[in-house]
Amino acid sequence: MGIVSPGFRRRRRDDDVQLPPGQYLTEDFPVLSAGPTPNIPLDRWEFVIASETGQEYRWTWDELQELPAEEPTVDIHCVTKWSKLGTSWRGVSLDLLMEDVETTADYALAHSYGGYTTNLPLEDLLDGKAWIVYEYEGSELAPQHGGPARLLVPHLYFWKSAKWVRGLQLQEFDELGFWESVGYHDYGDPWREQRYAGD
Ligand SMILES: Nc1nc2c(c(=O)[nH]1)N[C@H]1C(S)=C(S)[C@@H](COP(=O)(O)O)O[C@H]1N2
Ligand SMILES: [Mo]
Repeated sequence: MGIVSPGFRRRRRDDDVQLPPGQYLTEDFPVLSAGPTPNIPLDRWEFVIASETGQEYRWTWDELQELPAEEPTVDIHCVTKWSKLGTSWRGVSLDLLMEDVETTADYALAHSYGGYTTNLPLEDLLDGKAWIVYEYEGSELAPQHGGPARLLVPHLYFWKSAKWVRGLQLQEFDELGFWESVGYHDYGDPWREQRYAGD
């Protein structure tokens, strides 16, 4: 007893970690985009939260950079079944951006440069669960991964993390986004394997 060969100790990471059902681990970072990568000059970039009453709250690129940043390290889960563990990002929490927003809305529809949309309950964007991120692993966010800035909502399937995010429309009703309107799940909890409508 007590003699354990190094080879025996070296367990594969897949066996050690808890992954959502049906997911496998990947070390690389696949790119999944439904359309071309938009080019957004930073001097014209803005992020807009529009409330259900039509009131708008705007941030330029420089204003976003001046806000206190957080550095979340999170696991991400794509509906095409890859999961990537311990990804680190830098950006501004939605809690901070929503601080002065007056709303009684229950839902948000995220809009991206290029036209992509995805819908979420507003509460899934609050309480430390979502960020507008502009750095990945210590470098500026690459265009193919959503740079200049993307939404990061790691507790839901990664299609909810809108790349090239441009704003949020807050509303009292749930309006389906791009993938949700062609059969993907309205909510998309990877731990409940909510891939498609009806799951
Ligand atoms: N604007 C935009 N955001 C998007 C997408 C897209 O096509 N357009 N694809 C989504 C999907 S399906 C996934 S899995 C992730 C992929 O992000 P990645 O390309 O950085 O891996 O972005 C999500 N956000
Ligand atoms: Mo995806």
